[in-house]
Amino acid sequence: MAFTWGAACRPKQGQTVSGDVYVVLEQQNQILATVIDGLGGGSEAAHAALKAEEVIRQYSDRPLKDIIHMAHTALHHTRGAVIGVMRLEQENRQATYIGVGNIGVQVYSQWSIKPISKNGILGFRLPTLLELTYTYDLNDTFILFSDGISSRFAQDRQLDLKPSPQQIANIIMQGYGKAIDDATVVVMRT
Ligand SMILES: [Mn+2]
Repeated sequence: MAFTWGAACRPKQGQTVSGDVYVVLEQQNQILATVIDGLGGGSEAAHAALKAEEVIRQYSDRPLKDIIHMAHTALHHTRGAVIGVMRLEQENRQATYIGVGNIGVQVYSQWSIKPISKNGILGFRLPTLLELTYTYDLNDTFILFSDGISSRFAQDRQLDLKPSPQQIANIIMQGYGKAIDDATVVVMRT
């Protein structure tokens, strides 16, 4: 197995439906991970996020730019959503990322891998897409998170990267999940 991963996702306090959705698809020699945050909250937000999920599942083998463009089209007439999509490819150890709106990425690597998202909203206002590509190492850890997770976790020097990706996701959710928003974190290890 080329990659291991784990994720945690929970609705904001008092809600039963999350407007956040994550999708992780393992293919032959690659993995595609997405965090989607539907705007607003509750079922309307979830509706927008699930529409984006459908596109990702259907077109997961396409270039990231195509996936984003198709999701943008699919989200017309919804509340809209923000999204981060990352693909890791075992061959060439390549990481590719596109983010639209407030999705965070934190990478633990000896290399400087600092993907960023551009402002925008799927379904409403797509920025000129910025596709960032990096070369990663074995045992690097990639974390995608919605704004329901405080980005302060990235400053946490004590954060232990030895546990499994699922355990790390749980630890981040427990320590940095905000009760006032839907919260999602996806952790992948190469
Ligand atoms: Mn949010």
